[in-house]
Amino acid sequence: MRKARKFSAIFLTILLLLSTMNVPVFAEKTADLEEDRVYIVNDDFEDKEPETAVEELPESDGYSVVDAWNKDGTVKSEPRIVEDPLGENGNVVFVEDLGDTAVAVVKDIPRQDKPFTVELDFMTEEFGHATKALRILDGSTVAAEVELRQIDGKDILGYSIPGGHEILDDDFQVNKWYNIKLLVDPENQEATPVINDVVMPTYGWRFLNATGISRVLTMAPGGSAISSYLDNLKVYEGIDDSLLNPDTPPDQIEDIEINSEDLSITLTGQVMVWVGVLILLIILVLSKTVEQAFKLVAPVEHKMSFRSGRHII
Ligand SMILES: [Ca+2]
Ligand SMILES: [Ca+2]
Repeated sequence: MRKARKFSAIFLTILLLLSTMNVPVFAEKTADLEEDRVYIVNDDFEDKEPETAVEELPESDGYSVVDAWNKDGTVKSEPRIVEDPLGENGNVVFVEDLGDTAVAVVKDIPRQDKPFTVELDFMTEEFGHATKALRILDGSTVAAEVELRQIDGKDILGYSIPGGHEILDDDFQVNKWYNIKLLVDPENQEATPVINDVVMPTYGWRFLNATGISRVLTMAPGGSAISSYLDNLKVYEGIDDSLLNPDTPPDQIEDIEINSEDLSITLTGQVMVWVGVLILLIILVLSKTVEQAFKLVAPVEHKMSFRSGRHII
């Protein structure tokens, strides 16, 4: 009996040590990957007051609005900070579109001519054919864009190519936030769209006289008045090779999602081990205490208590 207890104590100690060792390794790796990112832009708009117009944001923020007035010059759209109508993203940018022009919220960035990643969260309450969810430009020249299109009666999220669109999602949903990334390679004039973490093929740029990227925008459709929302605009150096080549080792930058999943699995596992260990320890301590109590109070019944202790275990 005593030997068995000693053995289980050693076994549990080893189990405990193993379960605690896994977690710091994963956590450290994830933190390192986040820290390694060199952000050029990282805007979640949480420090902005709702109802602040984009045009009123400090010049240092690098935002501007184009084509806010309708063609008659009678109605002005006012893109502004609002609370997320879906209640998921806190403060977001409302690309208000009240007219027949293609109003856009533009972000100027230091010109990028090395590989980089741009991403944002995009949402619309009404499908707008020709809404540019994410367009990247070299000055005024379009390099690449992810755009809403109605094709054959379907609501498409597409990537513009000369003469048409590559389909990224042929069932685009309104009232749903989409994470849209472009892994951009200016040297080869290519971009790889990643939609809600699904990696698409790599495509050439729309216009090849763009040789670097200095602007990013979200733009409403021209003729109709259809607003949309954006949030979490990020631009950071480098593209995730592990997304493009899934066979590369798991310690590449954008394995973050996978790692955090692993982390939660490990954490759940660890909690379960801890609870199990705790229950076993309580049983062991209780059985020993009961046994000793019987020894002191009723030596005659010692045998019985011993048996019951054994029964519990
Ligand atoms: Ca936000
Ligand atoms: Ca419009």
